[in-house]
Amino acid sequence: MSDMNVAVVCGGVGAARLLRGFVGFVPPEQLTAIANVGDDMVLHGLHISPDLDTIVYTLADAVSAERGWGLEGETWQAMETIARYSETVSRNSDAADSGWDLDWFSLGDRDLGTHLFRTQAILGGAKLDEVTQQIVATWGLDLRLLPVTNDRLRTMVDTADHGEISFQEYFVGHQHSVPVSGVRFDGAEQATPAPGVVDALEGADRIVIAPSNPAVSIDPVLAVPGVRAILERRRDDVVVVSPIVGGKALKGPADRLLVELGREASVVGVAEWYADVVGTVVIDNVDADHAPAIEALGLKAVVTNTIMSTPDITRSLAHTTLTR
Ligand code: FO1
Repeated sequence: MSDMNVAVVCGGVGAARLLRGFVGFVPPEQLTAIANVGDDMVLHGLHISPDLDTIVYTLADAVSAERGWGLEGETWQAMETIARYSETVSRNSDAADSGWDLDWFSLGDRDLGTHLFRTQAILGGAKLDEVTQQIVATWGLDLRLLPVTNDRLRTMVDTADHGEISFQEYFVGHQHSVPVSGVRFDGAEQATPAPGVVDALEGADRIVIAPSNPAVSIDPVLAVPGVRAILERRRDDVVVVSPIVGGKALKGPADRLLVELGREASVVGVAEWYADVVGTVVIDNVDADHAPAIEALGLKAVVTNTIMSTPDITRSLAHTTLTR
């Protein structure tokens, strides 16, 4: 068991997998996961928090192994009903353009229960961090999982073809295949960190940035006033695990986004992206040749196996981020 206090800055799938490596090795009261809410959206009137849910479902061993999000053993009857209505609407040309296309984002029947619970609690006056705590407890997890903010923060993506669109319209609606010219975090300037976020970051012996997408998963967390400043000041204690391995993102569009936003799709591009806020970059063995270029930026490079294909590798990677 480590006796360190650890704060993990999280996006979705990559972060959830790394957190698995910390559980059982960092005591729960010394581990805080601080999660992105820029992917959140309201759909069908429901408050959906994909990254929070991906973390909970993964740590509860309930996540869909095939998709990496949503629940295993899911059924889709509600979506099938919505799809039937959408078909009717699409036959009616007058209604086709008026926001009736409702089956582009798939919500499984079991997953819907989480969104219903969260939405009703928020409508009743609960804050997102309070609801999250109840969801974590319901899944039997001993984990301190905090949304970075309880306030409304939305990642918006600038595209040449479709103008500015929400993150989920980009990621799911367009399958992240359209070129991106910029990213903006709507609401970030007015947001305040959720209770516990600042204390967790200030009190951590090590702050770990998970192997999540720098531009659309980690930057929204850093955009909440005060958060980036803590990491800048504590840079020597901040470690990032590169989400880029051998020039490619393990999942999603991180490699393309780095290039579209002016960096290279490599561990060096990742190091440059985070140069103000991290002291150490953990890179995969296949990228060992890039270590000198990272060190030339004034950062430490640690080379290890970062592909979390087994529990042992995952635990070892989590351990490396603390011992570097
Ligand atoms: N990703 C998809 O590619 N298609 C979907 O229809 C989809 C639905 C969905 C529903 C709930 C949820 O928690 C996640 C969902 N995701 C879906 C994944 C989600 O868009 C991504 O995990 C992230 O937001 C990126 O980190």
